[in-house]
Amino acid sequence: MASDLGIVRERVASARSLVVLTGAGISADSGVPTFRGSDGLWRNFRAEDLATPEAFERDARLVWEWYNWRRELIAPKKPNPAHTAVVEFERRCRQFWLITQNVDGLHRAAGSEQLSEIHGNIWKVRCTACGVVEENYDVPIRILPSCRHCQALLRPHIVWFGESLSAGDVACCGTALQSCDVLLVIGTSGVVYPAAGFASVAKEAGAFVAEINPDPTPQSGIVDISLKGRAKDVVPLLL
Ligand code: BJW
Ligand code: ZN
Repeated sequence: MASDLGIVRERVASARSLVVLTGAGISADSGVPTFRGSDGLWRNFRAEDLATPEAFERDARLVWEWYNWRRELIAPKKPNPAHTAVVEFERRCRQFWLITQNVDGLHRAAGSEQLSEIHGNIWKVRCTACGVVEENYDVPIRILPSCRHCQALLRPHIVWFGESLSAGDVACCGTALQSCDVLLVIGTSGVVYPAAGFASVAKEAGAFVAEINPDPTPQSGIVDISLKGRAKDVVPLLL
């Protein structure tokens, strides 16, 4: 009898349309802390307390200090074999889309091109007044950075709790999920919406859905197969 790993590998190999959804777990193997792991705290603040528009309005300096700490932590990190395997899926499958919740930029650094960074990117800033979005790789970034066009306060170009995802990303991900025949869900706790609902969307549209995670998630009950293990060990075996 074929192993679960063998079944998922077969499905991936024969997929006409493949979608991969990733979360912090895929970057954990590059040394980036996850959000809800024991190492996900900064000065006793939880991500949920800092990643909100209210927190930024209340204390922009504190929120920027958190992002500075994260920028310093992420800057030296490199993609790992799981990121590289995802690039290879994109090369091999004619219709491919990567949906990542990660803001660390490691998928792009690995070479992924067909992707939606649905929660934004830590290496981009957005003007709170004129809305211009620009890349910014300063480490550290000047605390309370200002827009070079209108001098207003810049914020991280990241989707915080209570904020909507970009309409373009929502449409693009919806189309990919509705039309894929295989969805791989890698390294996400599956508690943050709308991404937490993506496995159900693909499943209801008839896709084969597999998750790769060392721990069970709220979606484990609805996926076809759960492969238990670390992304860097399991994902390359699916090629
Ligand atoms: C490994 C591994 C290894 C470890 N290999 N795996 C009630 C119901 C439905 C929705 C809501 C609700 N109440 C509020 C909402 C809305 C809210 C939400 O979902 N809240 C929930 C917490 C309940 N969602 C939103 O606000 C979103 N917007 C929205 O819905 O707009 C419409 C709306 C507005 C208002 C009200 C209602 C609707 C926006 C969400 C934006 C999230 N942004 C963040 C923060 C960004 C900050 C930053 O990065 O700078 O994005 S939250 C944080 O969580 C981050 C992540 O992308 C996201 C997901 O986390 P992820 O990736 O899953 O990480 P972890 O740490 O949770 O899990 C890691 C996993 O890896 C674990 O499973 C490990 O086991 C595994 N793992 N090692 C493989 N080696
Ligand atoms: Zn501006």
